[in-house]
Amino acid sequence: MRKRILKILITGGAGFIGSALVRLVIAKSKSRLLRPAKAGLAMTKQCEVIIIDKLTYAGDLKRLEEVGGKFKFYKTDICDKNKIETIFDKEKPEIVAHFAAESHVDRSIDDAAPFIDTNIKGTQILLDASRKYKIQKFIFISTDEVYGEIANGKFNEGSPIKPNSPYAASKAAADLLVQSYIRTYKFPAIIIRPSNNYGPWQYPEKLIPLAILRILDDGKIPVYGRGQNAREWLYVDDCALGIMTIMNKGKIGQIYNLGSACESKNIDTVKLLLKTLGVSQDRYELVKDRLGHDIRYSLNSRKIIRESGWKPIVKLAGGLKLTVDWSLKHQVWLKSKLKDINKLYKSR
Ligand code: NAD
Ligand code: TDX
Repeated sequence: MRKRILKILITGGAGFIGSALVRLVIAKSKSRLLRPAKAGLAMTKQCEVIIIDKLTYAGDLKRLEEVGGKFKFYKTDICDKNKIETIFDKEKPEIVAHFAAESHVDRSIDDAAPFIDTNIKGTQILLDASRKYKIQKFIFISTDEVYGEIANGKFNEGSPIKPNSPYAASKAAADLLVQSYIRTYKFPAIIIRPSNNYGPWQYPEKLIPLAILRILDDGKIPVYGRGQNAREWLYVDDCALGIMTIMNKGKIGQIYNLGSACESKNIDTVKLLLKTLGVSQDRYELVKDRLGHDIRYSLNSRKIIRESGWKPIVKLAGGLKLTVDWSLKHQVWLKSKLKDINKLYKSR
């Protein structure tokens, strides 16, 4: 068997979920978990990881220190067509995993502009470069938010798209653009729609790390509205493994939901977190609700489980414990974001 190296280009690899995938791919790169898309190509024993990341406020190379020196890094904006084409021309990746995005709903409510640029235009530029350089697989990381909210029941992959926030609308536009390339050009893409992620290295603008940071900073956790909104919480390492499994076994042209079935109302999530932190149950405050706040997300993830064998392992209580333990060891990193977070809250 011919030994060859599989080249994987990961956009947003210095972000929260992208970096979890980078660490996983590098850890597994000597195993046979990943293989090229086309039948007939030799099985690979090694992967080369190439990262493109603009290093916005959300990107941080500290997330990749434990795998330092094991990937190539380009500090590049995915909206820069010329630079993106130069990288594709030089690196000739076989797989593209596209995570790069503006990812925070509240910021999209304050200003939609960067969401339109990065999430829509940036995705189009990557799709065109991927077509031009004939990549084998394009994995698009979409989101459960493209479906909008659901009061009862679960979304499956055929449910209509009805996004509500500017963030969700920009991701839905990109998701539909990928679908249009699949149909129009027979473009070899797979779309993955994960539910809410949490875990180590998440930027503390999102509910769980923000709550931990507030407690570490002797404050209270801001709970929007009456805390009745529900989310499906997926531990980030389970998500990264799901994405890697789809990269290997997913069918070209398909959409896969990626959820945990660990649903919890925000007020219950916050109370469980306070218990895990070992602090008083009253360390939260009800604050003004988010505009257009989606009441509930819930995914039917049977398709990925049936087709790939992947299953989430970490339940919410265990995942919060892992996240709290990690946060206590990485307080310096979390607190280094405090100034930015306080600015974000003051601007409202
Ligand atoms: P994140 O905000 O932590 O990371 C995004 C990364 O993209 C950062 O490293 C940032 O520097 C980079 N980036 C932003 N704009 C860029 C640009 N123009 N060019 C190049 N790089 C750019 O996001 P995340 O939470 O890791 O989410 C990753 C992906 O998963 C996103 O596409 C998001 O929509 C999707 N998603 C996230 C969640 C979640 O709960 N976090 C759930 C479902 C789907
Ligand atoms: O301070 C807060 N208080 C609060 O009550 C924050 C930041 C959030 N919330 C609520 C809003 C949501 O109901 O907690 C819930 C989770 O909020 P976020 O962590 O901001 O996530 P969400 O808005 O659900 O979106 C996330 O999931 C889907 C990610 O940010 C997206 O990138 C992903 O696509």
